[in-house]
Amino acid sequence: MSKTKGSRVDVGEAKKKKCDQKTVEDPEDVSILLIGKTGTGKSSVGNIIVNANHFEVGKNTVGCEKKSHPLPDGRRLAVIDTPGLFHTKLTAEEMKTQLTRCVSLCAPGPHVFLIVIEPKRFSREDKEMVKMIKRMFGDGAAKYTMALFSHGDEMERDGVSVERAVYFNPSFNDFLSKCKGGFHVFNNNKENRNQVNELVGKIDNMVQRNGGRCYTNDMFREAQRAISREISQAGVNRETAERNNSFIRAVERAAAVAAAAEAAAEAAAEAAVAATAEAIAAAAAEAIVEAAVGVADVVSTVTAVREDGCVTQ
Ligand SMILES: Nc1nc2c(ncn2[C@@H]2O[C@H](COP(=O)(O)OP(=O)(O)OP(=O)(O)O)[C@@H](O)[C@H]2O)c(=O)[nH]1
Ligand SMILES: [Mg+2]
Repeated sequence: MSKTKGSRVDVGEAKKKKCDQKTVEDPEDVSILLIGKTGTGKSSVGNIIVNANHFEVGKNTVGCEKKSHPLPDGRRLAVIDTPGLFHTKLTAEEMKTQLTRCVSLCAPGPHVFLIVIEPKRFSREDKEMVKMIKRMFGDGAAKYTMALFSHGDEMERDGVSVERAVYFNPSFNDFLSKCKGGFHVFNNNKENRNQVNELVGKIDNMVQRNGGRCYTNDMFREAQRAISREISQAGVNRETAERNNSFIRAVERAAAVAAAAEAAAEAAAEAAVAATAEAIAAAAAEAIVEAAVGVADVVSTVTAVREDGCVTQ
């Protein structure tokens, strides 16, 4: 249906219609990927956003998890919680697996990479977070980053504002200048829904500035294709398809092949070392035999000389 020139579009009505027409294949209208250093409050922030105690708090999160929540304007908001970066108990291999799952849960891409920071514990690692996001998800991801300061209650109690912290800490300032979506402060008070609505407003503005779409790249698009295939071929719903699809399986297979190759290379290196050691041992044994023969010769010569009675020492 073509639009008549000059016709008015009721945005609220259009959104509602779009939501009513949603199918299990549709990704969420707004998706938030929580990311940050271990223990900064990601899971707590996730719970505030979805208004439920869904994500486990105070325990090191080890897997990626998603929870959706309706917004007052009828759209759906999805929050993806992730394991903390740095100081985590996960191995590099486990981290890779979780990253793949995270991409699948966000497909076709997140609307924001929400970097959760605990202001009092701001460190060099937090400062590097935008760089890490670019390395993991591609350079374009930087335009979709926003800082979320947890522990707003403590900041309020101590009379510290983000502006003041920025003024006194140049590296804090430097970090914030890299978060193209700006920042938001959360007070750890679940009753205050305004702070969530304000956050969504800031995300909407950032997405509009970026062309009105979520962040995506080949990796997220491939995950989205795999999810759609899973839904149409296996007949499962989107939630199930996001957790098990050909994209995840392919990355896991590749990781297993890489791990096997690494183990084989290690075994080959060990064998080479063992062979070298064996060769050295054989050469040493030969030298010892030669030396022993030499010593025996000397001993017999000395004995012969003694018997002749010509020994002076
Ligand atoms: N006072 C206060 N405490 C908070 C706030 N947010 C989180 N906490 C506390 O900080 C601790 C860590 O919170 P989590 O939400 O588990 O942190 P996380 O980033 O998910 O931790 P990992 O999963 O290990 O990376 C918990 O004891 C929380 O209760 C906040 O806004 N204010
Ligand atoms: Mg957590």
